[in-house]
Amino acid sequence: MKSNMLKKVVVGTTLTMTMSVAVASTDIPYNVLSQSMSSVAYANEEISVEKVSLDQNELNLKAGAPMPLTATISPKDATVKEVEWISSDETVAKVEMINERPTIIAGKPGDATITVKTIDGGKTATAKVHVTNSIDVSGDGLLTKDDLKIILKNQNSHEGDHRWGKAQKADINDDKKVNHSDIQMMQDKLASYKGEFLYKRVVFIGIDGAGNAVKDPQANAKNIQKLISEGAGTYEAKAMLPTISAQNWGSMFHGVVPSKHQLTNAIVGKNPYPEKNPYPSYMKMLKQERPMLQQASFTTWSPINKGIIEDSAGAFKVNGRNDETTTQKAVDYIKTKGQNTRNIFVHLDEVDGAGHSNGYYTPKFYEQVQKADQQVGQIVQALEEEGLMDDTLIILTADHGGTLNGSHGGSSPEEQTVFWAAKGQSIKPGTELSNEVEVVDTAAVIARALRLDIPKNWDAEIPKGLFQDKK
Ligand SMILES: [Ca+2]
Ligand SMILES: [Ca+2]
Ligand SMILES: [Zn+2]
Repeated sequence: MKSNMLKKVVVGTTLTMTMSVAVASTDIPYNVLSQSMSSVAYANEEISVEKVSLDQNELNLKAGAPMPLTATISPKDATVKEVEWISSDETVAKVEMINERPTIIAGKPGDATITVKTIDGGKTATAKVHVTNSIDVSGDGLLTKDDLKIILKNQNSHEGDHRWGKAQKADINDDKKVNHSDIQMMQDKLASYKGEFLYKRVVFIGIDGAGNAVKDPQANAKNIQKLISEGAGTYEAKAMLPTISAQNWGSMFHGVVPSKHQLTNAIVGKNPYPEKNPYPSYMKMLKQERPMLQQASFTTWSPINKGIIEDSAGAFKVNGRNDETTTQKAVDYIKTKGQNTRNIFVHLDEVDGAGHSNGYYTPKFYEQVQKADQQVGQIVQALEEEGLMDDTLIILTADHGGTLNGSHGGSSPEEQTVFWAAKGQSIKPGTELSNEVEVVDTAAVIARALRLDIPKNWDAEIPKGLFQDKK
């Protein structure tokens, strides 16, 4: 399948190299020409494409996984920027436009080469794609005994035999046969989670700028207080420094301190998080490990969906623009798709807005905290109505607080102290967490609950005493 990546861009404001040649050959003084230049004259003078490159040249993908590719054409101001995408085997890997970006969709196991070719000049770059089966053999986004059962049922099959068509999805170690090695691999995977409660989804609600105001009577945060009393919490958790949104949401999603993920408000508003990076988000890791997994992100502050959660996370992304709409969209989604969704993020932003306008920890700020609490209540009610509470882990926190005069970014206690709370079957009601909890730890908690291996390079850790599983 061929798709065009970029619209044609016509250069129309600067004189080009070819232009100056034209000037010399026709003997017209430069200043005269530049003032009387017609658009026709510009259109005739094209800047040729010299080169095209891709951000990723070698990819290992699980069957069904999405992976955006970024093609860069040089020179940057080349006139014709259109490209086409060609796959050597579309059953293994094809390119589709998703979120307006060319995206590889991995197909069946095997190898394919994706080539990007410029329309002007026919310049090319390639990406080699190796596709293997996901360990989520059952395709429900979870790692359970069901996955092991399917492998057991399909053992003693190999490439080419009459059963292979159906059995090959159980070949999780990519050696073209289903045998004891695949069984062992899945058993080892499940053994590391033995005795731990099987959560079927995580609902993570983030309240921007809320600090630890939910503890104060003025906030009247009944719904959040109830969740904390039924689960675990601390009002003395720490935000990352600087106490700014992108740095902190970035740490919660990517599991590392801001100096490592390097996200800032300016960056997340502009660019997608680079796919070639040592610190992928837990959402990306989940989707890349288990491509059939469904997840969603509802944000009032859209840069989280643009610049923090990668498109390779394959998440259903909604930008609500205000907290009421964000909440409503999340509630609608829970009611229609919550059952089979493994990961839902909801971001409320108006508490931070009230803090900036009126000062944090002021009466108007508390009023907004109370509204956010009611929105949390609506989300919890939707989960209850759909019968999803028993196998959902709910996490609540804030990215930072703020000062009485309406700012944040510094290291004062009002800016850095936040609440952190979680409720789920493997959490004992009334668990008090220590003040060692940091917002970055959120990533580790979500990963563990969904049985995603916590990367060794993460700073995130599971708060001590949070989970009460039998070992
Ligand atoms: Ca599964
Ligand atoms: Ca195998
Ligand atoms: Zn703010």
